[in-house]
Amino acid sequence: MESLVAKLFEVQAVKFGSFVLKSGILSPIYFDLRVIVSHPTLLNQVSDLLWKTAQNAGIKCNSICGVPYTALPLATIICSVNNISMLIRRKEAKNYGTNRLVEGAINPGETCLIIEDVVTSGSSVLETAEVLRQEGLKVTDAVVLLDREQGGRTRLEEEEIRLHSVCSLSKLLEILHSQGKIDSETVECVKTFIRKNTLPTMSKRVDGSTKQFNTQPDGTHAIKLCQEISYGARAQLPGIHSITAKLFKIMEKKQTNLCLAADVTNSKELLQLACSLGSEICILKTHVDILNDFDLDVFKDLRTIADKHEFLIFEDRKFADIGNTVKHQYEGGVYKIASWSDFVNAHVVPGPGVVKGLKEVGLSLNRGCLLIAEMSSEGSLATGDYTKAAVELAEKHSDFVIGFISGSNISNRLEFIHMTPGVRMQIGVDNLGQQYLSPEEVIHKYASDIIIVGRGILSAKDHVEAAKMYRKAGWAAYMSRLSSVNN
Ligand code: 5BU
Repeated sequence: MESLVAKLFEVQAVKFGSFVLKSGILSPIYFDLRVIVSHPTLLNQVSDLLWKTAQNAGIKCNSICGVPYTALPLATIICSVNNISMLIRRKEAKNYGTNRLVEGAINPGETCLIIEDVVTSGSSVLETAEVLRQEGLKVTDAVVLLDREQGGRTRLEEEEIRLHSVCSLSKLLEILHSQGKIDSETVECVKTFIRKNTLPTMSKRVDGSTKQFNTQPDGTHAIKLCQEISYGARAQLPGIHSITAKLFKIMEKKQTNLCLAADVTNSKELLQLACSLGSEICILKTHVDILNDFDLDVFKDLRTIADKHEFLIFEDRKFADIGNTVKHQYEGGVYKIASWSDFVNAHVVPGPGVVKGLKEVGLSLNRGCLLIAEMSSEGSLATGDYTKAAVELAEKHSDFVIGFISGSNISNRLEFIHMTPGVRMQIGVDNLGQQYLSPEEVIHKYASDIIIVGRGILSAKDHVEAAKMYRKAGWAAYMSRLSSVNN
């Protein structure tokens, strides 16, 4: 083991420094096992150790499949040396001929062992296992050179796959430290990083969908290392609220995650904005009570424009009273908010009653509600346990609550949407405590879903140009987040 670890370090299959991972976060350690194909002795040594680990675990298999691509040569050597049948998993089916996803002789009912280089979340092993299982093969074990100890073992166990590793990350650190190749500070830095970035455990819900629990021990935001999926894919999640599904579909179709905060005081201006910016946005956010000339007919017109340009209407009413009062505020009064807005938002300070009250009106109309888990204003008290309580409340009422107003991704349940206000290209603070982040920070760094932009667009000379610019920036940040996770 010592010589293997020393060799891996020497050929730079393991590096220390500052590296951007697939998830977009900075890591103090990086593995690139692809380089070992250029070192035949090492390649043979790794293959040999993988096979010995399988034998020591008493694994019996009829065939072996390496997770593409790094583990392919490893599986090839193991199969060739030990005279075992090999299967190759295609990453994509050929678009001609047989359309096979697995090459080689498949005998349904037989057991196939998976070989992999490094396991972090376990998602690559799971993907391969799924394909093999679809072909009727049994997959019970996976052997891996290195377990990064970031939750992959538990995740695989949940799918009934035992993980056997030649070496763990802690063991690797210990060896390199004892060999004097890294100092104690580096060891501690990597350990802290791993502790903070261990995947939340996943468990199957009764409906078969997957739920991630945010289990960060130190309260840092959970980083979705393997679960990042597109807005379009999220629209298909089982049990998703119809408003959220509609919104995700609109976002994917129009390629926009921009919500316009249409903070104008005149109805004509509101309708003009809706018409001219409708094609750039997925949501138009209103404050009905700032209009000087409110008229319900204006909102009928707004509804027509929204349907024509395909955006949703969000009344930023911030309900915050007892259930019985918010029910009336939502349904009645002069504004009749429930009749024209797709969704509203509520503070969680009153407790569950506020959601229950709104739900009595909104559920039958097929409306949704966001909970204000955090606020963008300086000195906001919506932090820590208050934010956590908002997430718990949302989970209990997911038939009506569609997500959160928050500065970042706070729940990790992919059916919840995260919307973030306080977005502007020129970041900073306004003279009344509004704090601004850039679209890139909100969407990529903090993994929120939607940017809410008001004055960034409304105070620009050309509203359309400004909206196009925010739309482009928000979408580019989403694309880069997606590709950094999926690559
Ligand atoms: P701005 O012009 O981009 O700063 O407008 C932000 C909008 O979002 C404005 O309508 C606020 O009422 C709204 N908002 C917010 O800024 N911060 C919050 O925490 C919440 C709403 Br909730």
